[in-house]
Amino acid sequence: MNVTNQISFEQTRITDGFWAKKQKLNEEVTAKAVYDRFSDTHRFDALSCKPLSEHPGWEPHIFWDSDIAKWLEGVAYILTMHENEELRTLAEKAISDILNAQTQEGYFNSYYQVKEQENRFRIRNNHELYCAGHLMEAAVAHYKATGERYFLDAMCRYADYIYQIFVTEQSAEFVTCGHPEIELALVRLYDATGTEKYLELANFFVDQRGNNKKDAAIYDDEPRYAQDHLPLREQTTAEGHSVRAMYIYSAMADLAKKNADEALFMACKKIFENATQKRMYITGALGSTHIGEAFTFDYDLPNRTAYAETCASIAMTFFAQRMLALEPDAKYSDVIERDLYNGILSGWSLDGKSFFYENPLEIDPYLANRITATKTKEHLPIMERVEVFDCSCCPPNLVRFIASVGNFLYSEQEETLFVHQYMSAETKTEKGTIVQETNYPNDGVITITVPDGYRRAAVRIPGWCREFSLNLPYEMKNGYAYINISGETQIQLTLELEVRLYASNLQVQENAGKVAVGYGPIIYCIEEKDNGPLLKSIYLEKKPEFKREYCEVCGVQILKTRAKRLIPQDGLYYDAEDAMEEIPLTLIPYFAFANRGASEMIVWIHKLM
Ligand code: FUB
Ligand code: ZN
Repeated sequence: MNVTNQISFEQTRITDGFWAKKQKLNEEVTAKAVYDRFSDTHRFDALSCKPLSEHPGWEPHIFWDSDIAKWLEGVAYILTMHENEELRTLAEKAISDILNAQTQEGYFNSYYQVKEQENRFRIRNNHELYCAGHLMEAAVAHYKATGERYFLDAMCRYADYIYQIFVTEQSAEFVTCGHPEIELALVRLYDATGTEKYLELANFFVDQRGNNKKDAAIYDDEPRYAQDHLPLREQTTAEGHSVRAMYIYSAMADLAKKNADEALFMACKKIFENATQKRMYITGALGSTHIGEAFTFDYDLPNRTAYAETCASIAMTFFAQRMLALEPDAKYSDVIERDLYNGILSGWSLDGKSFFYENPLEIDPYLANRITATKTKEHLPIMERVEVFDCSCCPPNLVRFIASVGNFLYSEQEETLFVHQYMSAETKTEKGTIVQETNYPNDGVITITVPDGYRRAAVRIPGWCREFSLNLPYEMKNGYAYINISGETQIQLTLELEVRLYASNLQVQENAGKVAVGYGPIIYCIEEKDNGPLLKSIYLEKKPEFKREYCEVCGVQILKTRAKRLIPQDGLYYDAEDAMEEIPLTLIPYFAFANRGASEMIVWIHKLM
């Protein structure tokens, strides 16, 4: 292990460019849009835990509290940056409802308190500790944003109660929650309060998962679903429900650092390697099947039926970031960037109001409509984003993620500053202010002013970048260019952006003979809206030449080239001929697909060889 410490987003202001616009959209549109949809669906009403007789027509759901908690966390992050009276008032009302309904013992769960008092801590897959964990994260965020302790103290009482039930009395009917989350939340609660008991409880849950006789499999008799098939330290592959997996791996990485636990670190490394080298989509997305919303097996990455949940990509950045804190290696920050610009952003409409939960890499509306009409074949993801889902975990996850994206920029180790991501920002540290100026990802020119006090800077050279230049001498190590500095120093880094064509391992059979197109960190797709239907009949040229055009709505460049298309023939089968026509082809960023109505879309495109 070679640990570094993350510089928190709280110290950073994103000043300009792509991410400043995204944060503005998040604050001005998305946070309120999610609030409105959660209000319409009674998620906020549920917090006061009124008896069912007082609200005929709706009932609370087992994980509504987690939806609210993620929203509260996101609002706290927005408020950390600057005042927003409307969001603050809405958040305070929700917090006061939670505090008023919290029981004497410290328990709070709007489903159980109303629907199943007698079944508290009896049903492993009912998300009680998952909701509690999200509430703890929200409380930590609220405390840090406001300096006020009431929400934090309330959630500490809840954590104390959970400790009493799960550790002291061992009176719950399960040992670990079916949906991990509380583990990483307890580490954050420990960091915010210094209370050892919370760290002990996090360790307890991590040590016990897959390692006790009380916890039964909760889905299809398959212990992998909740990462229960082996003690976590012995696991080597990314398994089961992909969001659950990434949350527990994040907690493992946290605890590896806190406890200097090499065994846990080694397990995390193996799992990360397997997830990213054999089970991750080129967009950074995770989860190859809707059955259990899960990983399947190596190289199984179907495009049309990809589950690829937005939350899983978000959770992957949490895991990768924690791995980065254990060893500064660009393989972690590259994955964060891949998810940032692709698998996460695709979950969010360009107008900020609607969301994808599943993010497929291929859409065929004609096929999908026929499958739905005839009730044949497989489950297919929806083709257009919606404002709220019954299971609406992804929208508030995006709110908190975008508001705290500054977390990914820097970390430090004594006098070394690590620069992981590129966005215009000002960051206040004890050593002075770091200023980063760039138009990235629209160009690769990056200026970083490092204050006096740092003696070394390590800047990431992204995996997609084949050529770069630096204004100072450097040495490469694990994807970072290490530069010795003295006094305030301006680092000028130029990353050569170019269009790159990526192939897949041949074991990803459905991608054989096809390429995905990338420009900088962004993966592109083609849509019917620009290129007409039957996208699989399109072939990129042997050596395609691309022109770039800035797209105001996307905030990045779109690509244009000329390609070949098979000319359709009559009949089901016919003599194969070279019947192709030349066509203009427009590629848009994958994250921008389905913003103009349902449309055929593919990421993996045939190419003439
Ligand atoms: O179960 C709670 C959340 O809803 C999960 O994290 C998501 O995958 C979705 O199932
Ligand atoms: Zn989700």
